[in-house]
Amino acid sequence: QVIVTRKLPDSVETRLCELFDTQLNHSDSPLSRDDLVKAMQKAEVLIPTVTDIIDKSLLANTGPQFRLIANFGNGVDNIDVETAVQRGITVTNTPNVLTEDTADFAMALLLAVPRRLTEGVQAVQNHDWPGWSPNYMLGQRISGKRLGIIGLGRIGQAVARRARAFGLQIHYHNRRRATNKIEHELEATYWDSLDQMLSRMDIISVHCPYTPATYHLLSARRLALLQPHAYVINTARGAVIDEAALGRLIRDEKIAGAGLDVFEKELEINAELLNSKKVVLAPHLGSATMEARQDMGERVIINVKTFADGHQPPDRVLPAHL
Ligand code: 8YV
Repeated sequence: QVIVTRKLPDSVETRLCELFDTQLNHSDSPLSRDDLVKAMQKAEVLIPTVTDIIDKSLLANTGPQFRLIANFGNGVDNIDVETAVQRGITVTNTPNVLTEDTADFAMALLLAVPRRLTEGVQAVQNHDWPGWSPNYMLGQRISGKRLGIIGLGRIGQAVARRARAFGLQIHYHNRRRATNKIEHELEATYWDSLDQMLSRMDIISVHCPYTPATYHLLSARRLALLQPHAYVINTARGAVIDEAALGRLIRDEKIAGAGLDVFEKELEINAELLNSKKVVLAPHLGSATMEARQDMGERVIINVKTFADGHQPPDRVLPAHL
């Protein structure tokens, strides 16, 4: 028995119902915690999304039949993977299929912020545009600038490929250095020291997973290393950045601006960021294309089906240290 926590694309739901005894969520709001507890007590498989927090206490209360969490999403920070695996529960995600779309969205922010796109749109819409003038709403040139990518995984590399086409120079920091082949293909410069990279970049784009080790990776201290003309783009997870510090530094003109698709507490956006003209805010749209959502659903189906057939699902996720 499979329980789906959110409304998924129709064709995905139809296929899930054909293959399994599936309980869908027809409303588009998340299941309550009580409903999640009930689901994990009676089902064998749960298909959650980023809005379902599957923590220790939920995992301590699962029924003996509960075997698989097939996350509809790439990031698994909503799930305590370590506890799940210790309890013999398999966890899967949906990698690859949202890489290109998320990278496109990071580029959209990366272009919109230095060129003041949303500020310009608002001026036109609010009839605040005084008309063309040589000095009106000047932004910063993008080509030739240094882009520092934090996390050169699949999405980070896809951003690097796009950014190169816009004439940006690629720099990166990663737990492990990329292979020579990748560095060569992207003409990417590796920085072992994140602090040193931050102090030298014009734009920073965050693409690492959110884990206890990356909580506030961009802390107040590290953000203060950025140059006053630098921008921060985040399409990964909000809590990788100390949002309050980012808001303060932008207000105090110590950082030029930011493009944020993700937030520390989604729906409770830091007021300083919310009210700043130098910040472009988006409602977690990185993978929000019809195609990606369809493909994510298909990955989920492949993972559940493979597991149900008694095999290792292709997108199994292990705790970070394994
Ligand atoms: C998804 C995401 O929208 O896959 C991820 O990690 O952040 C998003 O692209 C969301 O997680 C779906 O659950």
